[in-house]
Amino acid sequence: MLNIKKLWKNGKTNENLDARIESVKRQKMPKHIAIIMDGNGRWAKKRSLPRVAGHHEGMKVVRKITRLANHLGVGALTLYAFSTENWKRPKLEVEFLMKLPEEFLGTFLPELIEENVRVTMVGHKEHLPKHTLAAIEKAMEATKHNTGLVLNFALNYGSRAEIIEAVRDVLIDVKSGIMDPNDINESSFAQYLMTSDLEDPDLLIRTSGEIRLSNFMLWQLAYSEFWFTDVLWPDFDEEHLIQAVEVFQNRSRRYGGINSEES
Ligand code: V07
Repeated sequence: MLNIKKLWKNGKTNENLDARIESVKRQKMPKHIAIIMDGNGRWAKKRSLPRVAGHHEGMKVVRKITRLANHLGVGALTLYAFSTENWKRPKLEVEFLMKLPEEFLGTFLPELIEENVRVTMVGHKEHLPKHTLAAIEKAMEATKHNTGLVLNFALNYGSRAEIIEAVRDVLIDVKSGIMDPNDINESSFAQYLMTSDLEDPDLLIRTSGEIRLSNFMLWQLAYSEFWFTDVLWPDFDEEHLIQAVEVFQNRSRRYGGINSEES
């Protein structure tokens, strides 16, 4: 009885994960998934561990989710790893966070190269420690010709600052005559954003029960589907990503013929 109820509830209970993966692969895949990886500190607190233990566990999940996204044929995966607000955290926590890119790439870069993943970054490089930036730039260089998943880290990123800088750059180009004010439109303006090389995300995932954008990709998420979960980022696994993609595909299907607000 319980099983039938469960089956009825989501229709997928008896399918194993591999079957669900194959099923979502046959349908419309989001080209770009963005994730706000929240809840690492709370995960640690629940276990009486220091916050950094949660960040470290969260890094392992990045590996897992990157592998699956690449396998699914997702074009780009943007992960919000460090916001401009995160500098306000205790110095030791910030120092620990700034070592994670090196640790991650130290073990995972060979696999990323092997798997044809391209590493990119959005955010302000200037304020990052030299050792952090060096590791990321090495990975970007080593993977720049790869044609598979674009693994895009948002690091020291804030969306309002990004938009203001874009406005400033537009004004500089108008003043110098490179840009005609009449040519400013959504697509030309988007070229001034840090995400100019990426399509807008089709799907935004935020973990840990927070239902807000927190200054993340405000322009780029204008038409995206949002999927929120109470699961804390270190507990996020393949099944959760598949669930988010299934929800995305169901919503896309429900629009039917009238496929987007833009058409
Ligand atoms: C960070 C782990 C994931 C949960 C969120 C906060 C902590 C991977 C990276 C990373 C960044 C750039 C790069 C390769 C890996 C990372 C920070 C924090 C600052 F090229 N995880 N992770 N960077 N966390």
